Amino acid sequence: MRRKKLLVASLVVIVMVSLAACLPNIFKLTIKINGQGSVTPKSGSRFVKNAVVKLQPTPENDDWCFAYWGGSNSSEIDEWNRILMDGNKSVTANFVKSYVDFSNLVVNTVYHVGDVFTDSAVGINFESFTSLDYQIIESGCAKIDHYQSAGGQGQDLFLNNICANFDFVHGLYRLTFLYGEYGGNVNLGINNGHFYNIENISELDGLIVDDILITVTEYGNGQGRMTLNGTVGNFVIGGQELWIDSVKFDM
Ligand SMILES: [Ca+2]
Ligand SMILES: [Ca+2]
Repeated sequence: MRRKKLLVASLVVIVMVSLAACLPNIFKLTIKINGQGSVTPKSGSRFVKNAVVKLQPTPENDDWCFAYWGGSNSSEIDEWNRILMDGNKSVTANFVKSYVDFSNLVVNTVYHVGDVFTDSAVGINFESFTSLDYQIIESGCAKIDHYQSAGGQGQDLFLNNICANFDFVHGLYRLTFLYGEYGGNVNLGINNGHFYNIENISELDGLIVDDILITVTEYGNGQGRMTLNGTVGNFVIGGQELWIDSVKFDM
């Protein structure tokens, strides 16, 4: 009798172990959000072992864009935003403001060569300016202005014999900004290596550099819009009496 009980108990254990082996493992996907936007599937969703899950980040509105993945499992996300659920996974979707409008800065703040500020997760470094006869000018300055000389709203950035270097760490595929050009020459640099030193911004209209198409639309009275369509990692603009504003980008 005792032996029979033991046999039944052993069988029960064997059946339970076998069942556990047959049941698929279920793993949880945790998603944190920085900035304004959402991701599908939603955080806390569970998936069977080895499911390949496509993550879809969606910015809250046109003022935000998805920049990059973070979190402990972010390195496992492939270029199509897919992740393999071979364990519990945790990722962070980072959304950033999709424009720099200089509105968070103090009017009349002056920057010199070597100064840096950050806006919308974009680092803006000030660098030397090159004159039309290729003299390097280190003594220029930039200022946060409020006369809308670039044709935008609120504050803009005045570049006076200085260049502003916009560093887009995570890359972007479209960049557009407003400008007001009231004298002197202009420096333009793209993706660390392509440099243009020209009399007027409009000369760049139609230029293709590094597979980036530049278009310039003039609005009259020195004002206009420049758009770069293509993969832009870094962008330098400088002038002598140049104002820029509403720097909008799509990542
Ligand atoms: Ca502005
Ligand atoms: Ca000019």
